[in-house]
Amino acid sequence: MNNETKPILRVLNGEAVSPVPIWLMRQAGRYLPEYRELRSKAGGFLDMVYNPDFACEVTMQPIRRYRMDGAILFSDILVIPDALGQEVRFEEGRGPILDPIRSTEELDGLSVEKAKSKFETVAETVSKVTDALKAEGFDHTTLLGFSGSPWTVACYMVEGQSSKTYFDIRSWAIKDPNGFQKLIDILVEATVQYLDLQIRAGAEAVKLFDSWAGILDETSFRRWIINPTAAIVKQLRSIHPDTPIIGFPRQAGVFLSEYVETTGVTAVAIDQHISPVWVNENLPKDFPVQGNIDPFYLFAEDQELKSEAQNICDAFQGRPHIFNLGHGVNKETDPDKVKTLVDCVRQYTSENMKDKKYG
Ligand code: 1CP
Repeated sequence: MNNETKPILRVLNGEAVSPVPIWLMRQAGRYLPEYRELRSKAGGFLDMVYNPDFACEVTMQPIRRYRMDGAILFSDILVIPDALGQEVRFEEGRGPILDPIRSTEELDGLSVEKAKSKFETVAETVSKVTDALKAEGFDHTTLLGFSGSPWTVACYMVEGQSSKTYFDIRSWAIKDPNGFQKLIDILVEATVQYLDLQIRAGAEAVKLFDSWAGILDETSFRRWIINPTAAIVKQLRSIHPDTPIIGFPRQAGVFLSEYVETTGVTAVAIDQHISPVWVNENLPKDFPVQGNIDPFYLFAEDQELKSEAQNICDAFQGRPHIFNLGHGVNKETDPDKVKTLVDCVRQYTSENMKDKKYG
């Protein structure tokens, strides 16, 4: 299968494809026993991320189990602050812990130049996955690279951990927007460098995770979500004009329309907090959309899970659509439920939908 026939790349090229291709956010992770086994051998989480053999193996695990249409590079959005020189630790049960940065003076310790060697280690994982997909005959699977978007990565850098209030970042960004802009500028530059290396190593499309886009008002959304995303897209396009870029401005709500119109992304991933019917009615008709079943339906009875998945497929019938969750797989999820979902989407959309090419 050449690139033009990989289902996800066809969708990203503006085609409505049947069966609808599927992959899941956090498809590699703790819900899989094979992940837990490898994780216990790897030492720390970042040790696994920076070990290309382990990271490649973990990327492949859900592909082997479910024949997913997309393989997402196993890494983390916090590779950027770590590579820039901010200390990042992952603590059992607490998630990521960083030494917080709360002023422009503290930005002097960050270096995009220094980040390169860790970015290259991650890029080595990408080339290993490219080889593994070929060697194991997964010709239909698209390799997706990714990065956190500047605002979302900055949330962790400034708060120092997962936050409920985002007090420190929001107050800094409002009080001293020009100073805060310097952090965002560093992150734009680092993101372009990081994604460029992933694409050179074989990533066929890339995704920008803006998981905390939804906490911003309209003016701030423009400045901290739309502008940096547009800058990244513009710079990446000048180097890799044909590589699709998927944006995920989580919980953007009605700001989604402006995000789609102005950032230049190829496709948008949507969370479960927005109605697929609204999205279908409000985005340009040939614009590719990825999403958006609530990951908690993976705890539902099969019938309910299937009916919800079918509703989402129905809402996007005729539109270029990649099926996915609205957010990541929970670690308590039964791996068999994931299979039920994948089989259902494939069966339902191959029986009920026809390929429809848009001009
Ligand atoms: O201990 C473990 O095994 C760690 C759990 C875990 C995993 C499996 C973390 C810690 N990161 C990852 C991998 C990961 N993270 C991937 C690749 C695997 C895949 O998707 O299959 C990706 C794409 C991410 C992206 C990521 N990391 C995001 C954006 C997507 C999202 O979930 O919103 C974010 C916000 C993170 C930060 C992060 N990494 C890990 C944790 C516990 C957190 C904090 C999450 C939070 O604040 O709620």
